[in-house]
Amino acid sequence: MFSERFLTKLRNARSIAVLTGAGISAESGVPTFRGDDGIWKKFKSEELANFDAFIQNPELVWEWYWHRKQIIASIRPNPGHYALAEMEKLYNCFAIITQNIDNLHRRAGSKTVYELHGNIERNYCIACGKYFSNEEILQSQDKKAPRCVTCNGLVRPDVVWFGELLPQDAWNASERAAKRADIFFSIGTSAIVYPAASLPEIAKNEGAYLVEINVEATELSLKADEVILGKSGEILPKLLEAITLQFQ
Ligand code: BJW
Ligand code: ZN
Repeated sequence: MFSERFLTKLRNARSIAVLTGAGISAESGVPTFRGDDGIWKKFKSEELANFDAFIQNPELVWEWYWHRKQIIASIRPNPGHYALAEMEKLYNCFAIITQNIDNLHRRAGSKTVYELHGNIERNYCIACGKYFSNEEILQSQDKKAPRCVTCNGLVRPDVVWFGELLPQDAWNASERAAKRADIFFSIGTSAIVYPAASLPEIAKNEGAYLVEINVEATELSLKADEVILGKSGEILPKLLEAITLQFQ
């Protein structure tokens, strides 16, 4: 299933970076954004995941996030997340760069996780910046957008919408991880949303071996050194097994 060249790279690698997207959480029951099982049949994510949409119709945007918060609170990491958490223990330098907001990498035990698009478990007031946990805003789950207890400003989820800057620290750390990676994995992402989508290319330009794991080919596939087609929840445990054998 894995080429000899890839296995040798895995044995000799000092630094590994992994970019993940919605596909890695699909087997946990989190819907992806694009494609047939796209998250929200009525709207494209581009139409809801932006500040203007939130200001124009906060109730609609909140309906989408309540729905997703409920899904995410009720599901668990899958074998793909757990395999990555185990891989981290085998390498000195191992970073997960995730576009996901579902916290499943941390829940699976991964330690070095850079969240590029925020985290659905946090929320903040757009007027005064005060942070709220999901529990704190749960009482307002009555079709109305939650309001800040201090200043009555609108509260939003702490995620990155289109047109917004990514968290600077997470971005800088991700760029560094991509540049120093001997192997760079792109897993379960359509790799079309920038600047996250530039990381595989940044890594490759700096000499990384680029590996894509996805159920279907993407725009990145032509640039990848290795394309492994299949479900990440099935492939990553096999990869972990192959790496463990390499180290014996
Ligand atoms: C499996 C599987 C299984 C399924 N196993 N695989 C024109 C050109 C270039 C760039 C731009 C442009 N116009 C605008 C931009 C910039 C824009 C952008 O990139 N747009 C593109 C759509 C063109 N980017 C931004 O705006 C970013 N900010 C920025 O650039 O700041 C600078 C700036 C400032 C001011 C003005 C302008 C620029 C911010 C992007 C924020 C993205 N936010 C979202 C929502 C987050 C919050 C939330 O979750 O609600 O992030 S959108 C959504 O897409 C989410 C995801 O993280 C992101 C990526 O999606 P992902 O993860 O790849 O999911 P899918 O569904 O696309 O793919 C799933 C994949 O899994 C598929 O390939 C399946 O095959 C696969 N799969 N099951 C393995 N079991
Ligand atoms: Zn406030």
